[in-house]
Amino acid sequence: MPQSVDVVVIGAGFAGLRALYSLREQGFSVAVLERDEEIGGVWNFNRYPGARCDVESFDYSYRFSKELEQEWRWSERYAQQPEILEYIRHVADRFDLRRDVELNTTVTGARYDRDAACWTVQSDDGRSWEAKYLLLAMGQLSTPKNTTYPGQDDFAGQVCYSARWPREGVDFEGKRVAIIGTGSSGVQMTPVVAAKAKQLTVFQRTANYSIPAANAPVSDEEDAQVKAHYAERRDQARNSPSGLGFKPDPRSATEVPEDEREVALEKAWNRLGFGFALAFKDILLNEESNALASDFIRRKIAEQVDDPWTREKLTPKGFPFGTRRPAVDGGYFKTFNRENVRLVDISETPLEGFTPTGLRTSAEEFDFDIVIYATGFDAFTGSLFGPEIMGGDGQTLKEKWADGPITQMGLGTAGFPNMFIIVGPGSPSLLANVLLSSEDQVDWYVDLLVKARDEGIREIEARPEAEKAWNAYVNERAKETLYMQTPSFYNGAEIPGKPRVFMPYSGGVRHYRRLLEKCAADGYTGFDLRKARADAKAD
Ligand code: N01
Repeated sequence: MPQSVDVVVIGAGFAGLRALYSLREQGFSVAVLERDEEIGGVWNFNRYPGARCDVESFDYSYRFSKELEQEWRWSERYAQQPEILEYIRHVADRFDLRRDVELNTTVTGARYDRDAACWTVQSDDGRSWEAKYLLLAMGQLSTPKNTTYPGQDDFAGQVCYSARWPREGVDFEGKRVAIIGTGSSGVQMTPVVAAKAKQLTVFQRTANYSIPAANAPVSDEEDAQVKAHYAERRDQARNSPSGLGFKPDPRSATEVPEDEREVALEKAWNRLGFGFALAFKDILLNEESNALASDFIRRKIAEQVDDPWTREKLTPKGFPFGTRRPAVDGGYFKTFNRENVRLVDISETPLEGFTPTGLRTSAEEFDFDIVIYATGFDAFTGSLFGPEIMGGDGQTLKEKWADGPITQMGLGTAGFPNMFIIVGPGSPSLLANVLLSSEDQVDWYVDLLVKARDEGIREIEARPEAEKAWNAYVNERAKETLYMQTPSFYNGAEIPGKPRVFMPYSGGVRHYRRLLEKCAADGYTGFDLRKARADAKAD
C-alpha cells in the first residue's frame, strides 16, 4: 500500500529540509525521500579534503529561525564541509525534521494521474507514496559525471571521486597522488592534498581563474556583531544581486582612473572571494571591464607562481573571468611552488588512460597510488532526469526537456501539474547564494500551497505560453552578460550532446524575488490554478 501524504519532497539537502520545515509549519504532511544514508545533499557527498563553502557562512545558513541564527556559532568565515554538515544535522534535530525523512530511499519514478490529481512516487526497494504535490529538491550539482579513462579497472591503486568521497576518508601520507580536474573541487583540494602526499600531480585541461578565500576564524567579537544585526545583514543579502550581501561599485571598471581601479580591485581581491566579480557593476557584462579584471587576476597569479612554465600554464586564457565558475582558494597557486607538486597540461599532452601502476598521457607515464577525479557534474538537469518523472500527458520530464529545460520562472513546467522545482534551471540557482535563493522559493511555494488548500484548488500547472515567455526572458537576460561567450556548465557544455542552452536566470536574486512577489500578488500569473479537471473549464 502506498503511503499517503500531502507532499513528497525528493532530496534531503538544504532545500528539501527547509521545505519540510515550512510545509509542516503550515500543517501539510510530508515525506522527504533521500537516496543516501544521511541527510545533507551535496554537503554529505562532497567530503573531499579541503571542501568548504565559498559563500560566507553567516550568509550561507538558514534565515527562517531567529533562535537558530543566534545559537549557532560558525568557527570560520567560510565553513568547511564537516561543519556545514554538522549544522544541517543540528537543524534537523533541533526542528525534529528527521521523522519525516526516509533515508536510503532512491526514487526511481514518479507518475501523475490527472483523474485523481495525484502523484505516485516509487523507490528502488518497491515502496511507493501518493501525494497531491511533488517537490524536486535534488540539487543542481548532485549527479557527478563519473568520468572514467581506459584501463581504470586494471589500475592497482585507489580511484576516488570528489563528489562521492569515501566515508572512511583517504590517507595521503607518503602517497603519490593524481588530481584530474581544476574546477572548484580540484582547486580546493590541491593545497590540502599537497601538504600530506609524497607527490601530487595535477592534470589540468583548462586553467581556472581563482580568487583567494581570505578565510579566517570568526572571533567572538565578529560573531556578536553579526548576531546583533543579523536582520539587517539578511536584508542586505536578499537585496544584493547575488545574495552575497554586498553591492557592486556602481561605476563601470572602464570609467575609473587606473590607479583608483587598481586600489578597488586589490581591495576586492583581498576580501571578497567569489564577490570579486562584483568589484565593479559591469565585470560580467562588459568585455572591456572584464578584460581589466581578468588581467588583474592574471598578474596576481603571476606573482604567486615561481616557475615560468607552470605560471604560464596556470594562467587562464581565452575566456572572460566569471563566465566559467571561478574558484575560491586557500593557496592554490602557491602550492605549485612546492617541491612535491607538479602540473601536467592535458590540453597539450592529452590524458590517454590508466596503466596498471598509474596514468599515461600522450607524452609520458606516471606512477600513482591514488587517482582523484574532480571532473564535475551533469549540472542542473542531471539529478532531475535521474528518476523517470512522468507528467499528466504521458511525457517524461526528460522527453519534455529534450531541447533544454523550459519552466515558468524555474518553478514548474507545463504538463507536470502540482510539481515544483527548487533552485532548478530558470531560477538564479548557481549564479547566486543558492541557500538564500532556495528559501525565497520555498516561501513562495508554501504560500501557494496554503492558498490552494484554502480555496479548494485541485491542480496548479504552468501555462505553456508563460514558460515560453520566461525562457525567452532568461535568454535575453543572459545575452546582456558575457556568460554565453564561454562553454561551461551554465550552458550545458560540460556534457557532450547536452542541449547548449543557458540554464540559470542571470538577473539576480533581488530581481527574481520581486518577480516572485509580483507573480503571487497578481494571482500566480503564468500558472493555471484549477478547481476542476483540466478538461473541465479552468477557473
Ligand atoms: O567541477 P567543474 P567541480 N578529463 O565542472 C575537468 C560547486 N562547488 O566539481 O574545464 C580531464 O567546475 C574540467 O576541465 P574543463 C561550484 O559551483 C562548490 O570542481 O572541462 N579533465 C574542470 O577543470 C563549482 O563550480 C564548492 O576543460 C576533465 C574540472 O574537471 C561546481 O561545484 C566547491 C574531464 C571540472 O570542474 C563544480 O565544481 C566545489 C575529463 N574527462 C564545488 N572532465 C564550494 O566552494 C572534466 N574535467 C561551494
